[in-house]
Amino acid sequence: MVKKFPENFLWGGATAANQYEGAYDADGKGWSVQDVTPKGGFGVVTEEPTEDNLKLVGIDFYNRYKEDIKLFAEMGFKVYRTSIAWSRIFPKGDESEPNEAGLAFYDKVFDECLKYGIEPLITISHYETPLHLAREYDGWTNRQLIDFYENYVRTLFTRYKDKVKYWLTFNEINSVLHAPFMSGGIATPPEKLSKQDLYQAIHHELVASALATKIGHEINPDFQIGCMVLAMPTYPMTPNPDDVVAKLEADRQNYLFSDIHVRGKYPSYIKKYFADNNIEIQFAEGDAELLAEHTVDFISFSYYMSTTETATPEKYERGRGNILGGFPNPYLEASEWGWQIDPKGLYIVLNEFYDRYQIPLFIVENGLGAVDKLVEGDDGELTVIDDYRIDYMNDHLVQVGKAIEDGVEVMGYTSWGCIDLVSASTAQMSKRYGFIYVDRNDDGSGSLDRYKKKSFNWYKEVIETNGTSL
Ligand code: BGP
Repeated sequence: MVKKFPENFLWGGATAANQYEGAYDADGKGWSVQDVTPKGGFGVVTEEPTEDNLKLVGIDFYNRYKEDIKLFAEMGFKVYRTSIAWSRIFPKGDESEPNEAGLAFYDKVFDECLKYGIEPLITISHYETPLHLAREYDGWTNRQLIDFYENYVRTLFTRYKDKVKYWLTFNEINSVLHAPFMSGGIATPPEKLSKQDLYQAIHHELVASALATKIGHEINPDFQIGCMVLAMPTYPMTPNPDDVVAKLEADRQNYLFSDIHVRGKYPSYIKKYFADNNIEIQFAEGDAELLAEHTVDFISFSYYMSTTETATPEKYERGRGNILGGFPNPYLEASEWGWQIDPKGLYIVLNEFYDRYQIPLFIVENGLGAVDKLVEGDDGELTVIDDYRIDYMNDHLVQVGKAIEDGVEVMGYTSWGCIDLVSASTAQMSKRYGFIYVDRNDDGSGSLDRYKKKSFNWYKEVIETNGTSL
């Protein structure tokens, strides 16, 4: 039993616009990079949106937000994380004036949350760069993206300054290293993308993130603005010091992003990497000051799995996993998709972040993707008996409690995909995370009706007891 969750702990759930809103071209919305990435994973891009792209309809949150937020409120959510679809606000991304219909939609969503006392936690850019910015500008490789993003965030902060307090600048910012189109709107194919251009794109995103932090604090000093990184603790495959060095190098690739967001400058280890790889980051006037003066209020991260690294990769078979991949760990079991299940990894990563930075942390994604089966429950209602999901989340939350006992400041926990939505890596429905089942299948069929899973009441009790039921 865990007793230690603080009174004001923000329990809730997380989603992203492109994976659940649908209405991909309604009310003036432009196309985003997601509207041309159908089933088949990160690499598949179509010329135009195609019908087999499940994200075009998503789970129709756009029309059902009231019903869904009511269900979140019934579970007792204190916070609700979602993203704003950039191309609803600026359909092409480079306009000077926003699309009022897009802004009005989020007003309604936030008002509905606030009606139940649920705080919105908003990701400003979650894998949904306007397609025009990708095709015309090559996404974040182009410095002009900073200006477009600035216009976008200024619009959001001004419009929602009294409704939204918690903001995240980029979803899983480090994923751009591995999925440049989805994460950074970079249209150049990965095999042709030079390291110079990739790291310059990262620099632009980091500057944009600092700029957002600056503008946000100017518009409302109470804003809490965080970075968001994909966290994946890495273990050495063996105690061989060479494997430990491989682990250290893998860690640094990830820490780079939080190091700059929190410490406000490029760390020494990356300068060595840049020198070795002939990378020369172009700093515009004022970049260094922006990074130094506008560091984040907190670090948020996703955590699904840990991984292992080795100095002798030829000896092992690479495993599957959340974007970053890695090698299988013989001590861990994996989900059907090969993501290694490691609750203690969450304890480790919370402690590692806190030891390194001593600023508050927010777990904004965690959960188990699984195939669910709708069955008739004892009360005659259709449900899913998802004990596997309950076990996964229970074990992870116990570890969060332990980290809190160690003194780690954890602001909250938003489980991923609190309502079933389209999976990012497979672009299909059958990999589900929710407490709420949505009747939609991989072929696009289904009524879109919602059903409470067994985990719905389990999570409700966790929140009601502030974690003591774990
Ligand atoms: C994270 C993304 C989410 C999400 C989640 C689960 O990397 O931020 O958008 O989808 O992973 O991934 P998947 O849907 O591939 O199982």
